[in-house]
Amino acid sequence: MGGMDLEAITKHSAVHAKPNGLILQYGTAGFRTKAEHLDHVMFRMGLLAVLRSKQTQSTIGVMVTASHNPEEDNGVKLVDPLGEMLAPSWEEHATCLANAEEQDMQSVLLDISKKASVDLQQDAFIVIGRDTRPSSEKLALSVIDGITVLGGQFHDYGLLTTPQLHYMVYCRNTSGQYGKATLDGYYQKLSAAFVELTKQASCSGDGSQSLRVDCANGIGALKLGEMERYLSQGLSLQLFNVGTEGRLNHLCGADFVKSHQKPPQGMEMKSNERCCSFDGDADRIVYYYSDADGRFHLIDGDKIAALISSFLTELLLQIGENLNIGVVQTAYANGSSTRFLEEVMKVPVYCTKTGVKHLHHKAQEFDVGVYFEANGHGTVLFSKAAETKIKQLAKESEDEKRKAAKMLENIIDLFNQAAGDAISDMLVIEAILALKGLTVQQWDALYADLPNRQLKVQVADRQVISTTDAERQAVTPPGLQEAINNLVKKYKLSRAFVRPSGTEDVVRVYAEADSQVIPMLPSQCLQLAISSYWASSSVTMLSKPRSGCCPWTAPRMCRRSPCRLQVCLSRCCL
Ligand code: 16G
Ligand code: MG
Repeated sequence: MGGMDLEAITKHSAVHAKPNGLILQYGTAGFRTKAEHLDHVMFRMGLLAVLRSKQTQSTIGVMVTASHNPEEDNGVKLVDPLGEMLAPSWEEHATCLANAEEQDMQSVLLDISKKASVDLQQDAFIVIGRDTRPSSEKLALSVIDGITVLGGQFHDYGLLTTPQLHYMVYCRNTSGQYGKATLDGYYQKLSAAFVELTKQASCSGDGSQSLRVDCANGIGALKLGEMERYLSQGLSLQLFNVGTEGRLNHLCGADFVKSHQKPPQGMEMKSNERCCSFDGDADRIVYYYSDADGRFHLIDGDKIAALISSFLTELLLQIGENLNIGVVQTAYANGSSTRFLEEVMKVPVYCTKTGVKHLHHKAQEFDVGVYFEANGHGTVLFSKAAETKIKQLAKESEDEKRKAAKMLENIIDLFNQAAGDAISDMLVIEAILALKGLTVQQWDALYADLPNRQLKVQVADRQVISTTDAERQAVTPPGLQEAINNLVKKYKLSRAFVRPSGTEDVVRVYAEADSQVIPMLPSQCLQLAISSYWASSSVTMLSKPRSGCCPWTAPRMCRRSPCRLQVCLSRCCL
């Protein structure tokens, strides 16, 4: 078949053989598992990227990373032409290709090409980036092997943060209009916008203090180090967990800080000083500080969205154009943040399913679409019409309007519009705090978070739980949602939901309430879910647990000591 040397593909594929019986799924953020199981997936994603590039006649990105997962894991995701996540229909192709047995590789490739109407005669160009995991370099070479055997051209950027790779793809497919597709181009664009934006900042607030950054022992340390030169005196950073000693994401990083609600190890915190944490591939950021009494205060993605939305709303009001703004959250957004945005800021708020691609998609509906997950993934998207209008006002309008429009113009450049980006978000936040003369405590005081808790439980089949209403309501097992509703209605401002994870074999439970019940509420919901899980006919083929064994799982999954389950209500695991 023209454009596909099937013999060569078969030969190379044998070198990247799939382990027997291994089935993986292209999940919320690509493939993720132990690095030693991923060689065949990398080779095959190289092949798939070539097909996607031919089909879209655009540059496609391949990022080798497992984000906040432990160092021994790795993963891969494809980046679509405008820097977005891979289209859902291609996620299915990715899963099919990754799981094909060796002898079926040719037919699966041909099948994808046919289904997706790929013109195999087209050229293909792929850009590759990778994080700092020890396994990433070799796995990136397997991607390259897949690309070249299908006749694709490529550029290997080597070490990049995930959002930097998204940026490169976006630049290349818009003929450089979005920026120069080099690291220098990225640093120049962001630093110029930051310096310009902060020119009018006063010295109030705590802008003169340096910002402490926990880099999760990951790529963020390297890239922030490179960027510091461009920022000159504009921002003083102190980097911690830079990868010289600790392990990636181990007891540090945004995921650790958010889920444990405590400071990372390896960071010296002084009271009332601004600190932030990146995750392992620098697409997430959370802020925090400890007060004079040593109490830890987390400022998560919700409060980041609140700060940014307040600032943008004010500027939009000043330019006086009818540009609409919307904030997109997930079910995990703290109820207080939603109330603050809707009732105090008077901004419309929307809820989508978990996963950046869902929020990103929704945010594209607005002139100014602010999206953040509570865990710190997020950015702001500006429509083409809004950008054009703002640029025009920045040139033509009278003084006050022009000033606001110029700020917005710089903000557009400072946000990474291809993907949430810890570096870019950090610069935006630092600029806003400086311009508004706000201390980290004043920012924190925008609203008080409702106490909340999360639990996760390993299960044999997480799909037994299905949801609707942006994952806020359980549809199956029957009766579960009703039981949860009956429970939470007893408490003020309380809310709880149960959903299957999109990335792990676990069911997650979230609960919040304005009272002391919060430590018990999630486990009570969990108990309800457990009862309905076992009552559900779809799991009768699993053996019921022995008495005293983990209630969610088949007995073989239970380990008495230490327990494999993170949370378990049964006696054996407590
Ligand atoms: C992935 C997602 C993130 C989501 C998290 C938890 C991206 C880039 N990342 O890290 O958005 O919050 O998974 O998902 O989309 P889960 O609760 O379904 O496991
Ligand atoms: Mg990440």
